[in-house]
Formats: sequence, structure tokens, C-alpha cells
Amino acid sequence: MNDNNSQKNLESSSNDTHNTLARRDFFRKSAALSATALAGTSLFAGTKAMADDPAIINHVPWGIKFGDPVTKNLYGMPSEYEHNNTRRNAQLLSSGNWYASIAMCPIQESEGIITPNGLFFSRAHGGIAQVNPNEYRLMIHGLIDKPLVLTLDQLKRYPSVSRIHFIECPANGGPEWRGPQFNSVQFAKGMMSCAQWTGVYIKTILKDLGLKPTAKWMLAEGSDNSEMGRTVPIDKVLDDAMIVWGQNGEALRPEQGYPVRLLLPGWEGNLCVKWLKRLEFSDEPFYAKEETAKYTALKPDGKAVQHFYANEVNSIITSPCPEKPWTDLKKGDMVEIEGLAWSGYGTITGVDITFDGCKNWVPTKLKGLVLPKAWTRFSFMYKYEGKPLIIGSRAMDDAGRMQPTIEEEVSVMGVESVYHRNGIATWEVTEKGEVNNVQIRS
Ligand SMILES: Nc1nc2c(c(=O)[nH]1)N[C@H]1C(S)=C(S)[C@@H](COP(=O)(O)O)O[C@H]1N2
Ligand SMILES: [Mo]
Repeated sequence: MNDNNSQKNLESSSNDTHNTLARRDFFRKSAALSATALAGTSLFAGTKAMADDPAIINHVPWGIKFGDPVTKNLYGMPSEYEHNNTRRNAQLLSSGNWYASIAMCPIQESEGIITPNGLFFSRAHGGIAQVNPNEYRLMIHGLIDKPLVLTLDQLKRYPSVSRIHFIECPANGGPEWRGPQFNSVQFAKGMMSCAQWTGVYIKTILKDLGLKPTAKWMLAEGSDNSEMGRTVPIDKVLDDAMIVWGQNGEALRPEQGYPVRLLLPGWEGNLCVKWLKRLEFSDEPFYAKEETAKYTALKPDGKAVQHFYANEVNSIITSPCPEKPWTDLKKGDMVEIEGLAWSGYGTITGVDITFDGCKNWVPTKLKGLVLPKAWTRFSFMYKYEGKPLIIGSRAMDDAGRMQPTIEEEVSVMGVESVYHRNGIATWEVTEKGEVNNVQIRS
């Protein structure tokens, strides 16, 4: 239907003052054409082209009258038919307190590697602050030659960069250490999103303000009700830490910390302080006690992992998944398996998938942009056979890391901790094509 000839036909037939007979004739022909064209492939092995489908023979209601005025939505909204594509919340994750709460990202609906701003994973400890940008101030002080308080306009005068990075809460997948809790990829792995961020490297600002050589830590503090404070080692600050005000081509959304947040590419989301009001440089870690108490992992040997910052190499198959089963497929159909891989340590180098519960593995193809500390999309064309499967993915990064099996992960970490789960996730695909969240331990 997409070749030049049929395009011309389409135009002439619609110029034909809605001549239904001509349209009918045209669609008959092209339906027959596409049926022959498809005979060679098996993308729709079990499907026949229907020349009498009313949806192609009849005029569609939206084609025979004017659409909405172009000026109707001066800030655009998604199609009303996309209403199912939303963030979601669960009592289990919020204990019914919607201020210290979480809204999970619908990663099963994601296309490419960029999360639209309205769907970005959102986590707050004291509600979503609504900050007036005119009253916004950022204070930079401590072991600094020229301490400073900046307005938003002044901050934006620093030379900016735009970078694509994910933000992941280290508790992503955390409720499932003991076994599957949600038959849903959105709830099992949706505590993350990926965006293009615009802002300034902190090292650029520090060149201007002069960092004293004794400075070893940076405290970042939010201005919201939770007054969240986090301490960051100076090496990360001087490597790729950013202060960002842009998210996918517009100002940060309030949920992401409007007007300014800290971004530590690849590191735990909780360190990326939103509604940022203060950076203080010091020779010792502030808040260290509280922080380690909150974000440690207790291992079976009684020892705790105190400081881990980067999110582990990880991946998840998003199609199929419990929300996107294969129940419409027919035997012999070709289907694309897709998913997301990411690593806080660097760039994804490969993703393998298994069909037999982690016994055998085959490599997938990485699609589109492959960037450090960013979501990376993988793809595998599969011939559906209607057989039960246990599918899963394992990612590798250029830091030489690979995802462990759940068995390997639990043998080191036990099941008491919440954070940094990156064991290989698996879906059961039933004979009918239904998809369930299962954990393989072997
Ligand atoms: N000021 C402030 N910053 C904050 C938080 C907060 O409650 N207040 N929550 C943190 C946590 S726990 C996470 S996981 C990330 C989530 O960022 P997002 O909501 O933009 O996805 O923000 C972090 N920054
Ligand atoms: Mo978090």
C-alpha cells in the first residue's frame, strides 16, 4: 500500500469528491496486492487481508468533517485513545500516603529510549513542590573561594550541555527479592525513566568559583518539604555531575524538581536531589549517618554494603510482558521481542535472551542510540510457535559487568535488602500466549 503507485491512487480517489465506488475499487485492488505481497513473509502467517473490511471501504468519521481548531490545545495532549498510557500507583508502595509516594512509569508503552515528561517516574518524600522560579535561589558555599547565591537566570548563563541519561530509584524491583509481587512490568520495574537533560556540569561552575583542594564531599539539599540532603563524593562531582533545568526540550516538570535538580548520571535516583537549593563543599561527609542507615544492604554474613552509588547493569523484556501478552499471535507469526537495558557503570555492549529459563542464550540486536548511562533498546525477531517458554534477558556493559542469575544474586546478597536488585528477570509465556512474572532459581 505504501508504494508510489498506490499513494497516487489514494490521492486521486480522495480528490474524487468521496466517490465511494472508486474507493471501494481501489481498496479491493490494494488489499489483493498486499495479500500477495505478504505471501512471501510470515509476519502475519495466520492472518488474511479482508477486502470487505468496513474500516477500509467506508469513509471514516474523522475524514468527512473538520477536525478540531488548530488553536484548541496550545499545549498539546496525547490522543484521548491513549488514556491507558499513564503512570500508576500502588497502596503497597505508598502505605496510602500520597505525599511520600511513588508513581511508576509505564515502561511497557515506551517507544525508543526517551520517556515523555508526563510519564516520567515520580518519587517524592514530601509532596511535589511548586516552586516560583522568580523566588528560586541556589546557594553554593563551603570549601569554595568565591561562595555565591545564584538566581535561575544567572545559573542559566553558564554554558549548557544536553545529555541523555536514565534516573532509576535503587529500590526498583526491590519488593521482589523473595519472589514475584506484581504480574506487571510497570510495577515490577517502573521505578525509572530516561530523558534528555539540559544543564551545566558542576565542574564548569567550580572552575569559576574555585574549589579548595581539601574539599572531598558535596552536600546537595532540596527546598521541598522533605528537605532532602544527600552527600556526593567529589570525584563524581568533578566527573559528570550536572545541575539541570531542561527535560526533553522544555523546563523540568514539577515532579522532576522544577526549576532545578541535581543529576548524577548512572547513580542512585535518590541522590539526584530535586528542587535543589544548596550545594555545600566539605572535607567530611554530611548526613552520612542517616544516609547509610537508610541506604545500606544487609548481607547474609551479617555485613552491610554501606556505599554503593551506581545502579547495576540491568535489563527487562518489555514486549511481551504481562501487560502485553502474545494472546493474539498465531503459530508461525514473526514477532519482535523488545526490551530495555541500562547500566550506571557505562555503556551497554550486548543483551542476550533465553527461551528456556536461563539455560541457553542467544544475542539480541541493540537498536537506535547506544549511549553511556542511558536506556538502550534491544530487539530480537522470533517465530512464534505457541509453545510454553520462560524468556528473560541479561545485559552486559563496557565496565565488564553482566547481570547475575537470581540464584547468584541471592547467594551473595540474601533477601533482606531492598536495593540494587539486578538478577535476571524472567517471564513465563503460556501455550495461550499469556505472560506471567516468574522467578527462576536454578
Ligand atoms: N528534594 C528531593 N529530591 C529527591 C527526592 C525527594 O523526595 N526530594 N526523592 C529522591 C528519590 S528517592 C528518587 S528515586 C528520585 C526520583 O526522581 P524522579 O521523581 O524525577 O523520577 O528523586 C530523588 N530526589
Ligand atoms: Mo528513590
